[in-house]
Amino acid sequence: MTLPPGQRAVAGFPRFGTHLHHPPPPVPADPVIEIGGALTEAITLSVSDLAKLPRQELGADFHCVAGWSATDLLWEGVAFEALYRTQVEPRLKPDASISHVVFEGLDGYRSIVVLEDALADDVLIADRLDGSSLDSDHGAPVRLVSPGQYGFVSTKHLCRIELHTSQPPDTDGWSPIASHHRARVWQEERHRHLPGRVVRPFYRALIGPIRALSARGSHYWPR
Ligand SMILES: Nc1nc2c(c(=O)[nH]1)N[C@H]1C(S)=C(S)[C@@H](COP(=O)(O)O)O[C@H]1N2
Ligand SMILES: [Mo]
Repeated sequence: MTLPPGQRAVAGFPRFGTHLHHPPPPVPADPVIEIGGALTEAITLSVSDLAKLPRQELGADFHCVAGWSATDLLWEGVAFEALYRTQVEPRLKPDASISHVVFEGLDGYRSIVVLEDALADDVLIADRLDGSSLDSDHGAPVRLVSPGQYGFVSTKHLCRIELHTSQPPDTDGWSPIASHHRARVWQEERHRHLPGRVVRPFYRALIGPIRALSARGSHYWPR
């Protein structure tokens, strides 16, 4: 098994993220994905209608920028490209040339993705993982999955997609460890301003504490 540079396999698939100890957001009774931005009219797509678009399975490893990889996951859902071509493109403003897509979760988390990367053939809006409905630890009701990019791209609890004609401002642009705009795992694009391998030890030290905190916030943690 070959992993991208600087990654190590972990057993299982930990809950992980900037949510730390916060429990996953509750799943709304009738969840929807809002699509906004350079459109003639905003789109509201219910998650149940999304699930009726042509479905796809995707076997892939999942790579967190902190250096752990979960291997051999089986995702099911709808290709982002299919959603984009069938739902978004027909409603784009005539003169709009989309360059970036923002994916937002019910917990307020946002990832900014270059359109070309979002349209790659392994990018899915997933509602199932390893034969079961997605659980809340891993992003219920639906999440983005982009296995060729670091995990921070793959917004869990997806509720909003925004289409942009230029690079949207991000909160960490000033930071020396601002995340990379492309985030491609095989190129080790961890950061914008630093070579990927330089930050490996720093991240490795964070994996344990973040895993422990995230598990405490887990839906399954007894409380
Ligand atoms: N909504 C939301 N999505 C998120 C995060 C988050 O904190 N909130 N963390 C990201 C990070 S850094 C990683 S590595 C993956 C972790 O996914 P997992 O919890 O299913 O392992 O989710 C990503 N998507
Ligand atoms: Mo991550």
